[in-house]
Amino acid sequence: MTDYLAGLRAQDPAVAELVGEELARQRDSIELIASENFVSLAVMQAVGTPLTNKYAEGLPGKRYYGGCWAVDKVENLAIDRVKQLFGCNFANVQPHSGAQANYAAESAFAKPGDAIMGMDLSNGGHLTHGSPANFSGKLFDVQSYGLDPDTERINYDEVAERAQRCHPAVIIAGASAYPRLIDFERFAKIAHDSGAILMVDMAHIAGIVAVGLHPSPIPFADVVTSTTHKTLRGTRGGIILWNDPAYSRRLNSAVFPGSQGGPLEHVIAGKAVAFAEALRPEFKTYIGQVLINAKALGRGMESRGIRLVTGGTDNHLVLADLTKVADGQVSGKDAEQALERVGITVNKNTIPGERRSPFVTSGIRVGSAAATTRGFGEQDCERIGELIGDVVAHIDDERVLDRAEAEVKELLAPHPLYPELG
Ligand code: DSN
Repeated sequence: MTDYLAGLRAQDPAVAELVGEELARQRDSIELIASENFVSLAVMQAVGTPLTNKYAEGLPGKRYYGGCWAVDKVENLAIDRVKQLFGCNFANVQPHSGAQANYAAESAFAKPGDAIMGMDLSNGGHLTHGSPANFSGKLFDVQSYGLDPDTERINYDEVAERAQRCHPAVIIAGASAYPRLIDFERFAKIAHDSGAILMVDMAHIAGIVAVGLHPSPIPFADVVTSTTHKTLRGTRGGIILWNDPAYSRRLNSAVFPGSQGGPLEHVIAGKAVAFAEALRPEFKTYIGQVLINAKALGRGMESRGIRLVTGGTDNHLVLADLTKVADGQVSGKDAEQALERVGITVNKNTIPGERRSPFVTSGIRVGSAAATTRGFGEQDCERIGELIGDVVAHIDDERVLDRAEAEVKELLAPHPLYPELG
């Protein structure tokens, strides 16, 4: 069997040891963090290549460095593949992350002091959609929208009314913890009726959009950003997609030189490999199973009395409201810790109408993308949902936790992770 880390182990045993610890952690737990996934060995190999040595500021064919002919081909391949995957006219594959992509897209269309409108962080939006702790909240006049308190879904009429009142330069659609479909066509009408640009951050749902199991924002949005490592199952990174050639110059220059220097061509190679994987028919089958598994996780939790925000899910994640568990005594933080103790990894998450701080929270966010990659099916996921319910209701009962831990090991056993890595 390949010893993937042999060279590293020989030269730097300290780092190799830590990589081994993280690999063991990933192997020995059920990964349910909704924004994570497991890349293929090919993606991992592409990222660990000599492309890491190359400076290539600029764009393919227009670089500020010599010797870029090979990385030009790599970057063009990634661009061509991602355009094919999402059916758009233009792509920039250089953003180092989703946050970088969002900075570039927002700063391309809004000046400091302009109003922007995104979903509020505590309702499921993202830091970069206007949080005061982030560049977006510091640079722009933030006019966030929330969720309807009754349905816990986006209230499009309210977003439209707010947009007419605030005249934002950019409206951002997309979320980090929203379990329902988003109507991008409606968002585009709201944005364009109020003179705003529509930016869609589809990071969480990119894999689902890629296979047509979530409506695509591409025909409606002025600009679409995404990460490449969530449901899309690529290496960590960001992308920006658009259709109108009139936006090319400002979007490309907002990435470089606006906010980044040299692109990470080794990471772009990893993105190219992942885009090709997502173009294969098997990827659609995988995403179909992700959706089935998310519903099954939700069913399992509901069967133990946990309320799901919005009552369920249309995508890869469920948001569990713990306020009725153990008389409201269990916070998201408590649940995250108890679940980690038994080998289930989730993250605490605010829920609509949250009363606790973001470091404590009253909910957990549970996603199916990584577990599905690992090979878990619908029945497994329903059982995992039940186990989550049992653990969060008995976080101080060591017997319950021990039983859950043993069952997690049994559930993991038939699904080895990266067996090729020895
Ligand atoms: N996108 C965030 C998440 O959903 O975990 C991280 O920035």
